[in-house]
Amino acid sequence: MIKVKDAFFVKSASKMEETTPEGMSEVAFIGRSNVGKSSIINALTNKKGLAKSSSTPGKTRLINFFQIVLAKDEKTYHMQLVDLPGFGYARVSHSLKEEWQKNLTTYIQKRVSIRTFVHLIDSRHPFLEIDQAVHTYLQEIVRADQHILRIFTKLDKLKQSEISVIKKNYPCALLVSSSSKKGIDKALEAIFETLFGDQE
Ligand SMILES: Nc1nc2c(ncn2[C@@H]2O[C@H](COP(=O)(O)OP(=O)(O)OP(=O)(O)O)[C@@H](O)[C@H]2O)c(=O)[nH]1
Ligand SMILES: [Mg+2]
Repeated sequence: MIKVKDAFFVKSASKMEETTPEGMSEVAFIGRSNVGKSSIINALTNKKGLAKSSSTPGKTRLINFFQIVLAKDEKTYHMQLVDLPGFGYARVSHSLKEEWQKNLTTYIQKRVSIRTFVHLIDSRHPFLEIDQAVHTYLQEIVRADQHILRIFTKLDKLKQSEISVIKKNYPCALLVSSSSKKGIDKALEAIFETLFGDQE
């Protein structure tokens, strides 16, 4: 059983030069705008309002770093969760969008501390082209010391038959609901395993 002992905001960065120093193992949350990136960080840490979520897409506009202290079997572990701006958000100017995209891509590709990419997919739309493209992109850039986890969000919105379709097509997929907390413990365990599995 993993316990979250502490979770706090560290800083926001608009570009690579403003990020926290490299070192602590990092988990980057990637996905379309409104998929629930900020919400899952709050659910995983059990701290409402830690990451700012909103029903209006495009809420997260910076690279936000949160430090988490975990405890398992009387051992303590540290990690950073990174809330990123979503892609596919249209209501900003073209130049601003390009600027975001560039800073985001630089962070994703150059940041040494990233151990795990969590690719969040809205479980109501499990087969979008954009998500297939993101998955392919991550597979292309992933280093030997990194992992990719696919997590389907908003599970509470699904019928059992729709859940079965996802499980059939993505046998390794994790399904979560940040509102009901279903699947959250399992997701935390999966993230923990990718980061610290070899240190236990
Ligand atoms: N029903 C339900 N709603 C959710 C869930 N997770 C997030 N939401 C809602 O979806 C909306 C978007 O959530 P956010 O966490 O802000 O999404 P985001 O991916 O951070 O969005 P951006 O910052 O715009 O990229 C909010 O209204 C949340 O309350 C969930 O598991 N179930
Ligand atoms: Mg957000």
